[in-house]
Amino acid sequence: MALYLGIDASTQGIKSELIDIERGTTSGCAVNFGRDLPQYGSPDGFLPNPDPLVRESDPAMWLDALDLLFTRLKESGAPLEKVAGISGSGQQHGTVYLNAGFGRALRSLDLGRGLVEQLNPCFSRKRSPIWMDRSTRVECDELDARFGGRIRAVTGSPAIERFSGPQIRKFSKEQPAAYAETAVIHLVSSFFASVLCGESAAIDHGDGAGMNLLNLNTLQWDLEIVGFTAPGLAAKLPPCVSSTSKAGTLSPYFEKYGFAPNTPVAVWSGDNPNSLIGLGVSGPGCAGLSLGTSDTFFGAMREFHTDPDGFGHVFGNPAGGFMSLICFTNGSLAREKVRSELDLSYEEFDAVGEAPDTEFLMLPYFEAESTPAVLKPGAVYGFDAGKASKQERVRALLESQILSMRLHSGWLGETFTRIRVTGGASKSAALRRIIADVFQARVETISVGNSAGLGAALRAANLFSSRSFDDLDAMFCAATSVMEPDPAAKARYDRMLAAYRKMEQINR
Ligand code: XUL
Repeated sequence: MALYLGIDASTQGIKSELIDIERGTTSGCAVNFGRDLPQYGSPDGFLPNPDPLVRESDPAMWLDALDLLFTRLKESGAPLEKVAGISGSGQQHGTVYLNAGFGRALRSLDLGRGLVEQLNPCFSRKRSPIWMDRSTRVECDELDARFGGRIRAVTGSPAIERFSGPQIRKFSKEQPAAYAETAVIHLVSSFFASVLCGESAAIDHGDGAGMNLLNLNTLQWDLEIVGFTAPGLAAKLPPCVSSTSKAGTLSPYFEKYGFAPNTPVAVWSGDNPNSLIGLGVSGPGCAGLSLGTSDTFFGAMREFHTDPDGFGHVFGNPAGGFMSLICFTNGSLAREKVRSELDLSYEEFDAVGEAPDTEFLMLPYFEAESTPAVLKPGAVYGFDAGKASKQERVRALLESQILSMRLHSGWLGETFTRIRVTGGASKSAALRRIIADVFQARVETISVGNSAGLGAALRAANLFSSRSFDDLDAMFCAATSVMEPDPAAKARYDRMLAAYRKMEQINR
């Protein structure tokens, strides 16, 4: 039995995926912050805040969730003593601020007590900003004023509100004493890796690229940008290393759950780089599409280049080279809004395929949108919504969302022949049909729903066994459903794409 464990620390909970690379089996376990840890008052994984632009989480909740996940795994009878390697995935961009006592506290963890009790005194900032935070427009403007296009050219993204660099800058300005007390700043991913290893762990290139601090040409922190971002920041950042690096070995603290001494741990990465691996799309020509609260479209890049419009991002590809990521905030968020507005069940919503071939379009900005950047929420209808049937309205929404993805992935210069979909909305056959026809690509699903956790487990297996990603893909990422594009739909969608582009330009 050769087992590898992937842990996915996401916005709403922590999940694990345990894979057996001899039998090709997987098994999952989960902790949900809202349901399982209600004492943290974060039903959706973040703390309520009167400022809608501020989104923070309590890092102590993440520690409690990790202890609870391992307790559940042990109670389920999972043979954790046979785990030959661990890695993980963190929601991207979130930061954790730790004082000088962190290293010592990690090295002297007492098995008889929980993680929160022992590590809580180490947080120099009690609340961690997460990827949903948009409160750093001022800091982004300051970075833009200082560096102009250089930020995008070297870090792969323009200064973005949710990215870690602008967040760190804001903290250093607003709470200089707490910032000065901070000895090390981790990403969610490297924070968890540190706790597992009992020593401060490195950040990987996949997640490090989501900070606006990493120079993707040199794969080193860009000291000029780092120096401007916050005083003394270079000394507070962990090293940044390849995603195929070992982070360390499991801290003796976790042996109480049944793990073998010295179980190796690979560096963790961000959820999107992990999903690229978990969906089996780490090679070029095949994209991943995660249809969640927001929709993310990602794929391997043949070479490093950036989006001239500044909406897309470039991260490290854990399998080597780079990957693109384009985030559309109004994903299931918009689908749910329209579904409830029209009072439709999921089945009725999915019956959209039967709607007539009208070419209705809309800009689905129910919330402020990241791609394209739209700060003021407000959906725009290119047809008379009052006169359209419910099915026509649903079809207009879904087709517009996917046309926007095709439009804003154009900078990649890639013809995607296959798109692997994941996330709740990937269950909708109607939506998969539209994706296949708009992109004229084969749309596939795989059996494991938690692609980030699976990707982390596959990364651990790749590093600590001799298996290549190709071998592992064949075993764990085979397509379970395939939808071929209808060539007859091409002309209609080419025409609609031109109309969508025009509508977006007019409404900018
Ligand atoms: C990507 C992004 C989100 C988070 C949370 O840039 O902000 O996808 O990684 O999942």
